[in-house]
Amino acid sequence: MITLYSYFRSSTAYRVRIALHLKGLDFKTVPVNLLKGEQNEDAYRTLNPIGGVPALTHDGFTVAQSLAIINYIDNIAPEPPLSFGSAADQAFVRQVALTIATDIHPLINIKVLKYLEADFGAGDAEKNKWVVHWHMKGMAAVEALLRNYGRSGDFAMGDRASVADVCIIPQMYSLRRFGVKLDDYPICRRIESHCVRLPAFQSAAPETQPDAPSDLVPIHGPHAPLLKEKQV
Ligand SMILES: N[C@@H](CCC(=O)N[C@@H](CS)C(=O)NCC(=O)O)C(=O)O
Repeated sequence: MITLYSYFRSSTAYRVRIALHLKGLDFKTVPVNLLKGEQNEDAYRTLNPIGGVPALTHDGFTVAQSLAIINYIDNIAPEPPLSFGSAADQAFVRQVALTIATDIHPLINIKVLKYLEADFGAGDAEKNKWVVHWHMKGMAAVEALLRNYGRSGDFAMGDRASVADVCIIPQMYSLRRFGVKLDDYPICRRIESHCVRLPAFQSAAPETQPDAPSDLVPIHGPHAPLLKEKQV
């Protein structure tokens, strides 16, 4: 039995949801409301001392950190593998995943934005500028990595989903959410437009989660009424 502690809008939980659906694994979702601070409550911290989502339990074992969870999922359900090909190919997809997971996401996390507000007086405009800045820097690097390696097709690595796509798609969702201009990331956009049409990615999308508001508008994917691409 697999249980995923998740929040519909969390990009890190979105990664794990994609991985679980790509593997066709059955799992139960337990929502953790990040806006209400449930990630910091004692009961949740006992389960996951890091705080935040995702965390996953399986047969009495609990693991947090999305990339560790995805690696665990890849081990308990090896097909289809989320890392494949030559040593270089495998290093490449991990490099892309880590650029997103360690160079972008930590800078735009809720606790960082709250700290900027509480201790440095940042208002909404400043926080949005901060988020857009780190998104643009990080995604420029991701796009350059994809371009330089030259093996991207419908996915970051050829024609199969890998851990790189599992990280790129939720981050593209985040870019759209914060109104980041997407023109500079054509390869990421091509990968996104392919992946968001696949059932595994759709089942993992924020708007299809049990804790999502019923009127949540999809902002990428075939059901998005319009693609949010504000200029910043
Ligand atoms: N490095 C962790 C980050 C987990 C994380 O912090 N997730 C965010 C949601 S995307 C969160 O729960 N934030 C809560 C907070 O900042 O208080 C991972 O990849 O799982």
